[in-house]
Amino acid sequence: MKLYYAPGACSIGIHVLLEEIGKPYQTEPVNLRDGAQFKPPFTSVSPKAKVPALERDDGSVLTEFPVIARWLGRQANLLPKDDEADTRAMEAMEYAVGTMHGQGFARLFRTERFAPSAADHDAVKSAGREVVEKGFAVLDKALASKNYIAGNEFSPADTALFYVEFWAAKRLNMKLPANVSAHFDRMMARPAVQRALQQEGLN
Ligand SMILES: N[C@@H](CCC(=O)N[C@@H](CS)C(=O)NCC(=O)O)C(=O)O
Repeated sequence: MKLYYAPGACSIGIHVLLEEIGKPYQTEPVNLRDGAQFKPPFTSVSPKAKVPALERDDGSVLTEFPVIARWLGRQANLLPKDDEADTRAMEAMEYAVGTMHGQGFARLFRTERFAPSAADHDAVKSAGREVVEKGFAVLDKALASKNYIAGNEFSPADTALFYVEFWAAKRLNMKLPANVSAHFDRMMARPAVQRALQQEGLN
């Protein structure tokens, strides 16, 4: 198995999950700053030009964070056994990736893609920040009285929450609401998270 990733990108969540699972895998960095995602050889791995992409042992490639996380979780028997817990964890993961990342952080980190004119950039950024803040308020409720998003045990969806928390805390210096902040601390204390951060040169 090979993970295509960029240091500190959302792919860090899948990197964490691979470390949690503990089976051998390879990593291949994609230099997003240089635009390597838009050129061969990466475009033949994923024409979507995005990381994470996971090449499986049969050579087939999976894309889309929630799908990769779920597939890995199923392989490693890490999905929540309780159907409601699993469903709610998936709901939170989809929200973190699709809404908070796709509509919020993307406006903050890739502002020019949303508005070609620099005059509009502040408005785009503030709309992005609003999505992110609302997102953390939603996650804060979802995490009430829980150690992890599915309950007491870690599950793959926690890695999606982790990367949006990491971006907010470490890249934007945002103050996270209490339950989200406790979840982030809990994730940061996991050896798998520390290993992934170290391997990406982030600690
Ligand atoms: N919907 C995708 C989003 C992936 C994504 O946006 N990846 C970013 C890194 S965090 C990327 O590769 N960006 C490169 C670009 O947009 O040029 C997923 O769920 O995996």
